[in-house]
Amino acid sequence: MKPREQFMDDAHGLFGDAADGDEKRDPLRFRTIWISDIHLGTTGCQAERLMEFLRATESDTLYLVGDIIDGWQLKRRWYWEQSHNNVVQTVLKKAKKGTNVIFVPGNHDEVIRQFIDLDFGGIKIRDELVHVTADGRRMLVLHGDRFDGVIACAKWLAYVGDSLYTMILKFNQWFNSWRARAGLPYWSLSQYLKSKVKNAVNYISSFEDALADEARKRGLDGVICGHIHKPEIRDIGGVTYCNDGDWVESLSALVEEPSGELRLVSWQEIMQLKKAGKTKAAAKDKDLVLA
Ligand SMILES: [Mn+2]
Repeated sequence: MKPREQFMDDAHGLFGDAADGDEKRDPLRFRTIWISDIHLGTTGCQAERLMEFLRATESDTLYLVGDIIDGWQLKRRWYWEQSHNNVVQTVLKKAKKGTNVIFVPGNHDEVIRQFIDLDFGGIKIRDELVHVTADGRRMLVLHGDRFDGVIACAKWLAYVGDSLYTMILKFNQWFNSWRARAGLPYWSLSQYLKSKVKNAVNYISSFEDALADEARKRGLDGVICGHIHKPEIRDIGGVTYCNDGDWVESLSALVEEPSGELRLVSWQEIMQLKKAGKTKAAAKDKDLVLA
């Protein structure tokens, strides 16, 4: 035993390595978790925060809804951090421990599309599928790039857009390190641009409408996708449109509660819930002692 070090560990925030043991004891449980657009292999990927999310949560089923590994970027320039390995290993470990892991490839990891319908290391690779929620709703799960007008029409244009996007992300990182030094909170430039530029808004809403239409055509209750890096959950003409967001900017996931309720969670919220859960558990113990 090293009591002093133990004390130091406890004193160091809740989410460092010291919290590992606690996280193993009581992770936040969901029926299902959907994450996508992780873009492992790019500098923009926030793998450390994703690791914190993966460690803090558990689910019966985990969907990886595409653009998990960014083959487009890796082809141009090899970039792979230890944290990117950790994400892969953590997901494999979850599969081994009994989580039903389903990988639906996207356009950035389209090389994996040749393995559709195969299983690797307990991970099922599927093109698209229907998820049935605990309350019986049938949801189409797919990445969504097929419904992206730009990508469907001209692949080279998508590549140009991708480079521009990478540049914007780089600027965003530089700008935010400057903001951090100035004591200002994190601010997402491309989120701001997406919300301000009218074309981007039109582009996003036409994508959302196209996916909702597809679910409606197939007689399903909704759709769950990724691709446009915009977390969303809303009704579009009687169909539930869900987008789980991304791990480059919005750091978000879609979760299903045991009741079947679907909701979006952010990395920040999960970290806060984890903290609150601990406090609640501690309070409960105290009540028991008092009783
Ligand atoms: Mn995509």
